[in-house]
Amino acid sequence: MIERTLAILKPDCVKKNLTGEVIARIEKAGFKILAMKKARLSKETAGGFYAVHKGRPFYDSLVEFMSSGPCVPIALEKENAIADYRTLIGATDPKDAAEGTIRKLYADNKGENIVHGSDSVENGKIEIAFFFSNQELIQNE
Ligand code: 3AN
Repeated sequence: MIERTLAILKPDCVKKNLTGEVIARIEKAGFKILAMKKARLSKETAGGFYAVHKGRPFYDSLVEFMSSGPCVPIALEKENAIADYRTLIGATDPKDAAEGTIRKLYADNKGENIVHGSDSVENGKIEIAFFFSNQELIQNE
């Protein structure tokens, strides 16, 4: 099934000047970019995006980190996009991530882990809509 996922190149990715390298890996893995932008999230916006994690011990630091600098949200499309993107980025904690995955290669720790990815088709839709209007999602012809 053709699916969509929301990637976010997190503030650590931007600070380390790794956006080009990470996007190259995403494209080489066969994902099509439907929309992309650089954004500076306020604490409120970051908190809204991660609302499902509200109450978890890492929520405040996650919101702090995600609003600490610009990030790059990207709407992606591919056959089996949700699972394939999560395989590409690796486990949440880079210590547990498989060799060759984006997080294993570039991430420092569980909190600052370079990229976000949607965890289901349903959340992919919700998360893409959080950052992009339908008009901004450009189909590949
Ligand atoms: P993933 O990004 O792999 O889907 P989630 O959805 O469980 O992971 O967590 C969302 C984000 O919250 C992660 N990308 C990570 O930055 C942060 N996070 C998750 N678990 C922890 C933790 N135990 N300690 C610190 N940060 C965490």
